[in-house]
Amino acid sequence: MPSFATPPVLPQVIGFDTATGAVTPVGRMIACRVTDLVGLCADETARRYMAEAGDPVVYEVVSSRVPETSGELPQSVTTIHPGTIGGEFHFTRGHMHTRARGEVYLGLTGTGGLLTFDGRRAVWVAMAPGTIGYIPPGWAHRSVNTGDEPYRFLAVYPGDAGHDHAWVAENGMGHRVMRGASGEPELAPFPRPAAGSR
Ligand code: PAN
Ligand code: ZN
Repeated sequence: MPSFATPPVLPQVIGFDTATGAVTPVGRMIACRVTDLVGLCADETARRYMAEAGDPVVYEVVSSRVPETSGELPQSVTTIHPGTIGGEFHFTRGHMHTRARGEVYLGLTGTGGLLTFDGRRAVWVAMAPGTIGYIPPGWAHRSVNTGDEPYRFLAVYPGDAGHDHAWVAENGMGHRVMRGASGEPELAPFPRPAAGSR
């Protein structure tokens, strides 16, 4: 028998409601509001204005109860609500895994994508329902909703991956995804001029 750092969980069914994104039984739940994106948006003035005018939820993450320990494969479902902040499509904070660990995403509803960045190169991975997005080790990743509906995806990652959000706050993501004049996503290099940013 392999040895485990913590008692392993039993084989189990994890309920998932495709209509609502609910996971049963549910573990950690996170709601990220405009307030929580301070220092991360292209337009800090627009972000602050939205934070003061209702501070809407930008995205939610629900996880199963599979523990984040070595050897396990925890999962979470992220729902990014549609919208923009200063012309920038709603996005997740983004993070680098603290260990060299990859991750698999499966698109469930809506359209969006994965902005990935290794510190030098930025790669955009377009996502739609049924798309499997792969993030190799050493690539920071941020998800973006580029459509008019909630963009939802399943993420499966090694339990010892670790999540370093400060890396993205310091290094950025190479590019940003802005809403073009026709509503289409446009990748803009980072940093871009941002009134009142930082
Ligand atoms: C995802 C992300 C989730 C939220 O489960 O953690 O989409 O993004 P942030 O953590 O950047 O706020 C994942 O990549 N896990 O490893
Ligand atoms: Zn990750």
